[in-house]
Amino acid sequence: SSENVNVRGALIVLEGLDRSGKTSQCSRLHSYLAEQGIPAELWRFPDRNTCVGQMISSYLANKSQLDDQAVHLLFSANRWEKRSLMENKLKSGTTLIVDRYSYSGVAFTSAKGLDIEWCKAPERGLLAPDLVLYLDISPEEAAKRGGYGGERYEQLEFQRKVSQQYRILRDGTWQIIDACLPVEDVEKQLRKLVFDCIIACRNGKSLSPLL
Ligand code: FDM
Repeated sequence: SSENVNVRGALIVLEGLDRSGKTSQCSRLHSYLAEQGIPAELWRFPDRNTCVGQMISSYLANKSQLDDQAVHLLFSANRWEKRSLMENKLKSGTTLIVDRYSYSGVAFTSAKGLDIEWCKAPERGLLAPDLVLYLDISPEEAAKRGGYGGERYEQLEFQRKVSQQYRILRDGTWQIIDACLPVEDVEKQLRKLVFDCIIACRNGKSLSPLL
C-alpha cells in the first residue's frame, strides 16, 4: 500500500569479540529477513573495498605500520565514507545488518591504552544504531574455538583488554546474548530482537546521530 512509501529500514549492529559468531549470525539473519520478504543488506566494518579499507586491511595483515591514532581515524573515516549511502538505504526502506561498527572502533583502540573519549570523538554524528546486539563470550572461550586468523588483534591477551573495553561501553540499550549457547538458540533470540526492531522503525522510530 502507499503507506509503505515512508517506511524506513533499521540499522542493526552486531558486536563481540573475534570468534563470538558475529559473522555467521549476520548471514543467518540476512537469510531470515530475505525469507520474510524484508528488504535487507549485509554490511561490515571495516569495509575493505574502499581505498581507506585497503589501508586498514594491509595494517591488519601486518603488511604496513601505522600509529594507533592514525589507524583509529582510518577506521572512523571508513564509516564516514559510507554514512550517506547508509542513510539513503535506510530511508528507502532497506534494513542494514552490520557486522561491527563504532563500538569496535572504540573498544579496540582504547584497549591499546588510548583515552576512551578521544576514541569516541570521531564517531559522533555517524548514524546511531537502532539495535546493538552483543554476542557475549569470554576471551578464553572464544580462543578455544580456534581459528584466530593471524591478523594483528587476534591474540588472547589483547582480546582480554578489548572485552574489558566493551564492558565499559555497553549501556542499557544493548542486547547481550550469550554466545556460548547453541547456534540455533542464539539465532532464535536474534531473530526476535531484530524483527521487533524493524517493526519499531516502520512505526516511526526516528533515525538519530551517535552522541
Ligand atoms: N576493528 C574493527 C577495529 O580495530 N576498529 C574498528 O573500527 C573496526 C570496525 O578490526 F580485529 C578491528 C576488529 C578486528 C579487525 O575485523 C577486523 P573483522 O571483523 O575481522 O574483519
